[in-house]
Amino acid sequence: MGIERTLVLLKPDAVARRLSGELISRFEQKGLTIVGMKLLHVTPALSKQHYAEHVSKPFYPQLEAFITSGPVVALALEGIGAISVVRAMMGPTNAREAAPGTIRGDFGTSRQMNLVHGSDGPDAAKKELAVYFKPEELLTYANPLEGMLYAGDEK
Ligand code: IDP
Ligand code: MG
Repeated sequence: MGIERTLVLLKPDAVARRLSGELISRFEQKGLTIVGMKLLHVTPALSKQHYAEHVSKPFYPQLEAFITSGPVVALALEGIGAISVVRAMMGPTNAREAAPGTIRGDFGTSRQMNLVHGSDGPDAAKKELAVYFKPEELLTYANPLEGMLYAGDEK
């Protein structure tokens, strides 16, 4: 699995509900490293790029209206298996079906306003990180606690 980077968005509902800090804390507490972070408005063009696989679906217009309705926080997170670790922390798409303990399970009751986006695989992560961050906005830095996060044979 190795060290991975993944894109997380705190969606407009999370920012509007003042949950950004709470959700960033969860990722920090899990042991993931923030290597990129910004607040931005998703434009309709960016939405179509980001959600290309959903553009032709009936729910797309309301998804675009939602994701462009207010600022989002974009995070680039790093860690061993970061992509699947984040997806597990998020819970399934429909927050009503998400187990307590997951972000969607703890904070949401909607299928659409489900607080977070996380890349669903290595190809998506690479593509999405490039969409939201310029190369120089993604940092590489040593974590002085690294030895307390992973054993040497886990990477
Ligand atoms: P995911 O975010 O769990 O990967 P996807 O199926 O990729 O879920 O859908 C992307 C986003 O589109 C969801 O997070 C949710 O906000 C929205 N969405 C998904 N399915 C529906 C739907 O049936 N109705 C309305 N919005 C939906
Ligand atoms: Mg998805």
